Amino acid sequence: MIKKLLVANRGEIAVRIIRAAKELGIKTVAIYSEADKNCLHTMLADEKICIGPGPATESYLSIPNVIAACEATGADAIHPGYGFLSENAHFADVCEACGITFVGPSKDSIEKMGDKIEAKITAKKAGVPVVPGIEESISNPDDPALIKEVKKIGFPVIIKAAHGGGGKGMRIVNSEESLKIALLTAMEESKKAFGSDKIYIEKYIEEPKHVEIQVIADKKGNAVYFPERDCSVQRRHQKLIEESPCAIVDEKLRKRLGRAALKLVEEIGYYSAGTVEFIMDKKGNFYFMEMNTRIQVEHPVTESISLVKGTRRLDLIKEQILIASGEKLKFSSDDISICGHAIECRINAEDPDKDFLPSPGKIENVILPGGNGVRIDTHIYAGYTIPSFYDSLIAKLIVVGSDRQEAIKKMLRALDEFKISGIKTTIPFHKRVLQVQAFVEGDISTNFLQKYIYQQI
Ligand code: MV4
Repeated sequence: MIKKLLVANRGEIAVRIIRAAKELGIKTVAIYSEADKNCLHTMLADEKICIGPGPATESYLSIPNVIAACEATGADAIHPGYGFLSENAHFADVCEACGITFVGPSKDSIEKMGDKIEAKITAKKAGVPVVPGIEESISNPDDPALIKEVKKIGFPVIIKAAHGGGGKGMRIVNSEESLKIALLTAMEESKKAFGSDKIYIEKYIEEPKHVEIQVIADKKGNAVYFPERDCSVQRRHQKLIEESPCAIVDEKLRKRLGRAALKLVEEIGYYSAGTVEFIMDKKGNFYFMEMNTRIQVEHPVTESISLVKGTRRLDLIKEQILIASGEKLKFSSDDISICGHAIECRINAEDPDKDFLPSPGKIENVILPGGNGVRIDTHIYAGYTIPSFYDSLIAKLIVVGSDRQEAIKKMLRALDEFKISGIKTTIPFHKRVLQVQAFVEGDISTNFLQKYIYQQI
């Protein structure tokens, strides 16, 4: 069993991980940058150690600094959280080479799923539905055979960067005439952003839903899937609201999604927590998009609605730590049932009236909502100053109700109670979205904000 866990992250997720470790009787080490001296995670951990200046490249992203902190404190494991080094295969490799347990998947799994073309080929091989397309890296945009193949797929098509992920560097192409330029610019952009011009093409699915399946798997070959999350409400590929279950998925479709996710898990011998992303069209056809080989921001919505063997609650971070320690999973997918409906709003320090411009600064005062079915994962407190170096997520507000309508009402009530002074936040924006009729009716796709919010401005 892990004895001392170094949390290689900051903000709400560092706090979340420290809490889980404490409950498991594991000692904790917080790392922090010079800009994070007053961060909550440094106060909650048993020990803390500064690992460098504010810019993440010189602190949270510096592998030598993180490993040195581990050795200086005698931690025997590292939890990377999300972002930063969480999906860095080399880092996972270095940890294991230094005899430090990496609380995450194997280096090979991270590598394989990090290349979106390889991930897609692997999914297809495992029998997971994929979008029709060309699963080869494109080198010559002028190749007549390529143009012929694209015409066979039929426009519109979407160009994606093999090393992009999260929607970065994507391009929708509506006609043959615009194909060549789109390919060339996509390659150029991808090279600049990800250091690789590897791109691929697939049929563009119009107004899809983004649904994803949380999985956990142990190191002995046992895997479990959980009910789907709907993360369709996004802005520039940043999720704003997530919920579970998805309003339009029935028990039969849920099983098919879950089994598809587990096929991929089994194909690559994946272990730890992970998420298999799908897009779904209006008819309920679903297609593999990518796999995230980390714990995600939205994991609490799954925890809030999942019951294990009818009585046990789920803690995905604890499961992740136990799996990393070599323990066997104690339940199967058939042991999971859904209790209620959960929604999460990501509260960012951003000004929704100024195109979501980051709004760092001092939180003068804060009043957190509470009550039955309300959970807040946050690191903020009155007097805390949000630095400008990092992500603008300052709180996750998660509610669980008996059904979706109750959850929406509860979320509106909680958002109303939530008071933050000194900075701008996305709270007013969330209130607005939750009152749009299409949202209330569950009619949400990835085009939701474009369709219902921006047109009103
Ligand atoms: C797509 C798609 C439609 N058709 N693929 C975005 C993030 C990444 N995980 C995959 N994404 C998409 N892939 C096909 N074949 C739509 C999205 C998509 C999206 C596309 C353009 C603008 C905003 C979007 C938001 C979510 C998903």
